[in-house]
Amino acid sequence: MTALAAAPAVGAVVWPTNNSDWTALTQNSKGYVDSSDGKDKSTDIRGSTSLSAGYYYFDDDQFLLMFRMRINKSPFDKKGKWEKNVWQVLFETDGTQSTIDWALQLDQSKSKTNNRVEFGSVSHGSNDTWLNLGISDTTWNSSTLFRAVATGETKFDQKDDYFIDMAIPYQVFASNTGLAIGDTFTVGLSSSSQHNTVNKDTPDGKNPNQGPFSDSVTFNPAAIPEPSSVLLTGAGLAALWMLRRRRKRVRPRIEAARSPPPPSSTA
Ligand SMILES: [Ca+2]
Ligand SMILES: [Ca+2]
Ligand SMILES: [Ca+2]
Repeated sequence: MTALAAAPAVGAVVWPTNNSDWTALTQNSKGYVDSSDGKDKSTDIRGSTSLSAGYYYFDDDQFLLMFRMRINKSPFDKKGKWEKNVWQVLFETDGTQSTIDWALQLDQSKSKTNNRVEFGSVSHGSNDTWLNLGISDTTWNSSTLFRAVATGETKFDQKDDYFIDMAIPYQVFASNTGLAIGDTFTVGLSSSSQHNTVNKDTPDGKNPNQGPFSDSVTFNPAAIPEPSSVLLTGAGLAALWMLRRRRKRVRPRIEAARSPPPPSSTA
């Protein structure tokens, strides 16, 4: 298998510069709503119809899918260490709306596998409220593709809110879920004290399997606008040529993801 040239070097992830660079997750075409949930504010996901609780971004330079959630408080304690929690992006990818299928999460639970972002499948127990996130030592994970930053824009409950940002290489996401460019899926946001389940905030306090999930999400590099014609002089022209050249190289790799290998072991 050809190595993905655009895969980021360890520690070199570049996040979008501005909040406005991200695309809001929506519900009925408005912001993803999540109301207040109890006292543990660093796991309290918050968002309204105008200030979404969640966002996504497809970086086709680094070939990363990025997700962001808004939480009510800094996830760091007074010593600057991560609180022992897990922040989760849930995916409904197979079209059966009643079951979530995959989870991307930042695990700071101080379990054996903490301080990393991880991606695994979701299995369902005998009742629909029980979830087993298929996270194990062999799960895909990264010790660099996450961060927390102050939102700089909202203060629910009078104190600064934070964004938890996570990223996953597109190739990992596509090969596991079987989703290709242009396919659609939906997203739920949750949090937990343990990395194998959901036990803190659920999608607006509901059963995590029952959503509410976002409106359909899709990633399409071709939809990214070309540079403005204002740039089409000198260095601008060279940059545009390089960009187009790179996209021509990248596209076949995207297409290659349409024939995914069997899911990696996540048992
Ligand atoms: Ca909440
Ligand atoms: Ca707050
Ligand atoms: Ca499903």
